[in-house]
Amino acid sequence: MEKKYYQPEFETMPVEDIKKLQSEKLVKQVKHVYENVEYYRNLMDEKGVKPEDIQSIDDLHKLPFLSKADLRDAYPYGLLAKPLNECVRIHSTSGTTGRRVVAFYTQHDVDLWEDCCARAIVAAGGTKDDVCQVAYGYGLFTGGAGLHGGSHKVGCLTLPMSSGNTERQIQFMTDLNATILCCTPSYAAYIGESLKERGISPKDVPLKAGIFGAEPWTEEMRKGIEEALGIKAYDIYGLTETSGPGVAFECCEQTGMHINEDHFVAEIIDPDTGEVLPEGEKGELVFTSLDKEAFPLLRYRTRDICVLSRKKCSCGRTLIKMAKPMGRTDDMLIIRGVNVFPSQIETVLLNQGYQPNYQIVVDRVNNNDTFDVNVEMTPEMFTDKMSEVLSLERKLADEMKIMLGINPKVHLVAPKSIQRSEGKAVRVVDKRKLI
Ligand code: DLL
Repeated sequence: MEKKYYQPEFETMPVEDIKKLQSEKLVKQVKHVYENVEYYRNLMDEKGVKPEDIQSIDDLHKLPFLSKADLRDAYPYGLLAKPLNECVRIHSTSGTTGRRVVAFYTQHDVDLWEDCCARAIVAAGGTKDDVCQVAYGYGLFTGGAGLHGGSHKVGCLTLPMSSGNTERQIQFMTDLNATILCCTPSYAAYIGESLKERGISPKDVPLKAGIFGAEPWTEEMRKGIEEALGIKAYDIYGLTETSGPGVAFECCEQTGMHINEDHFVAEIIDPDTGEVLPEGEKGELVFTSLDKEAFPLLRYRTRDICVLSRKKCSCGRTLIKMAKPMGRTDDMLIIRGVNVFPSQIETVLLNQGYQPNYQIVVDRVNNNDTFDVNVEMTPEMFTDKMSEVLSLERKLADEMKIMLGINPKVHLVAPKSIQRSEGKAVRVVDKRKLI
């Protein structure tokens, strides 16, 4: 019989027991961090908090936050809580500005992380009979290594493809009967497009499921990928700072991602005041890692905007769920004083029958923001008749105005003219920052 859970003892643990377990682990973790991480000890001392003040997760709010700026400050070893010779791996963020964040792992850390990824694969229907094609990037990025480790733990035949070389991806997928695809949603969409171009129908592709994450994607994009590949598409979330993918994963209900609460405590805070918000309210997601030995972050501000829900899930898991992140506090563009999230633009495009191939360009000319959206026409709608193009552009701009409250200049461009991504897509070019 197909296994429903990878670690049922934790995935279906009664909520009260999860909280008890979290409290026990938190007390130990705070002590471990206070004793071994001078940087965080100083933050606690500044706030006047001692390890003894933390007796349960109800005391979590007393602890200071950690932010990306702290991680950069402490680069590279300042937050390390274990001797370096007990660490076996590093991974690093893909940040293009400033110092990268480097996270360290003991063998135990790697083990628990891979378990989290294995939970995601089993929740997507994976078993030892599956062939799992890992097309996330391998290397410093956590996507490849995380899902690779999880796939091994489940016992799938693992295809360590890394990202890119789409021709070869398709060849291995079809020749070796891959049943599960793991990559970014934008790369999954691109693989779907490439299959179509080669005249390969989704019916002739052996895939049954995909585990896609590492970047925001909308429900509409999910539908598109599911149709293009003939699969069920599952979301997976994580960040380098908390180990990588697998902090949260989607189940068959596809209504948010279960957070692996036996390893992470999630809070939602008001990003401006730092106040903890009640369940169901939208705010910034904050994680505390309960088990990580080498790089244990307490109250780490992710900058992801999100909502948590403890609504009962039909899959039987009791782990709290996070909604798809609705953007990042630092991804939100403020254009002419209005908040704009790239995901809103994507929603309009997919509703209007476009593919999520677009780029937002923002600039400032004579003290006024300019707001341009380049959108690829699909091959079916492609026309070089000026009047038709203008009318399509106007229609899209009107829909975006309704969604956002401000008017973009929409430019339809030829199919395939916006660069495809094999990893995380670049959706925004904000030239204002360069001034
Ligand atoms: O993206 C880890 C990962 C790899 C997750 C593979 C899922 C699959 P970073 O490069 O450190 O780590 O980026 C972390 O990516 O704070 C979110 O803003 C975003 N992100 C990750 N997963 C999702 C998702 C990996 N499912 C940052 N939906 C996070 C939306 C996501 N955003």
